[in-house]
Amino acid sequence: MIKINYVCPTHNTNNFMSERILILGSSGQIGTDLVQFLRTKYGNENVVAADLKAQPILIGCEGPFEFIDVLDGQKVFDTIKKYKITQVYLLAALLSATAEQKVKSAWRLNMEGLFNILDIAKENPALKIFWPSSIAVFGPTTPRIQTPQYTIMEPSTVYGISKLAGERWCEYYNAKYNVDVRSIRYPGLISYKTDPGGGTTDYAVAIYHEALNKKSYNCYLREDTRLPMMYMPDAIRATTSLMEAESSRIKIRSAYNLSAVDFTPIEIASSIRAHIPEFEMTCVPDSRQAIADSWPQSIDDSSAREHWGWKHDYDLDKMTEDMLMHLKVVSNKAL
Ligand code: VAH
Repeated sequence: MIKINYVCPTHNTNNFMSERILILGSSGQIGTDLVQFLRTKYGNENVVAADLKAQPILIGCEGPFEFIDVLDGQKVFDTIKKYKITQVYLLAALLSATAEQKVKSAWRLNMEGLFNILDIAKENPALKIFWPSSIAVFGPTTPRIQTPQYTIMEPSTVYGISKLAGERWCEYYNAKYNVDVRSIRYPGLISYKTDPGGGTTDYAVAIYHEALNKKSYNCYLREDTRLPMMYMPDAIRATTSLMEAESSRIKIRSAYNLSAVDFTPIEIASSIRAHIPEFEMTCVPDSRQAIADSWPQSIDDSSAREHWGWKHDYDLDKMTEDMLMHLKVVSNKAL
């Protein structure tokens, strides 16, 4: 885990001060960015970070932190009461590649963690819940180009099966108990703030680190493997926009398709070479190729755009420029 010091913007938008937010899994890829974004917007003391692992140092965004295992439902409940929480982001999960190695642990964490939160929200209807789904809910029988919001869903990975089941339970708890749970089917996410964390799409994070450090990268996917991807600033904006939308605008309570860009290892390598001309990439597919081949190549996210105004900001080249600029600062290396 890279420990990076971030200096958060000093402005806080005080009119959000009534919200008190708990982020479970705050030290992970999404969590690290989300803590910083939400503390800047809602005030450091109004955003409680919680994880089993320590939080990266967030200079200017310091705030409450709790060591919590999301499988300890009582501890989660006590923390919600202690801080008078109004919103919970449940981000703790095992990702696709890791989940194939730890089948039962992944199912338990991804499902029991969700049930703990849904059952607390069932008894506390004022709570708003965010739970991340993934394009991994689609499988090899799903149409892979511009995959629609509603289509065949036969995931062939442990992670995808747990996310599909989770979507069904989110929709059930909303329909049956009026739980205000909201979800997004994230594509592969790319951030400079955390190390790759066991995801099949994480080659698209590692390639930037290796390009800067070694000027070369050995990719574990075939060079023409096209996957839907998104830069973390877009993902954070989409997540908080969904959580801030009026409940009446949320027409889909399983999970929204969400998209920004899709690219192949060849294309991201070419984007990097515009900044590091000598960069070289080799491709030696491993077991993760079968996971990637079961997923969509591109996503139709028109429902998210219509229902709550989603629009992505970063294309591949804009992401590459920003990633390399920030990684250069972090590792004090000249390009
Ligand atoms: C993974 N980054 O690779 C996650 C994501 C669509 C992929 O859910 O497992």
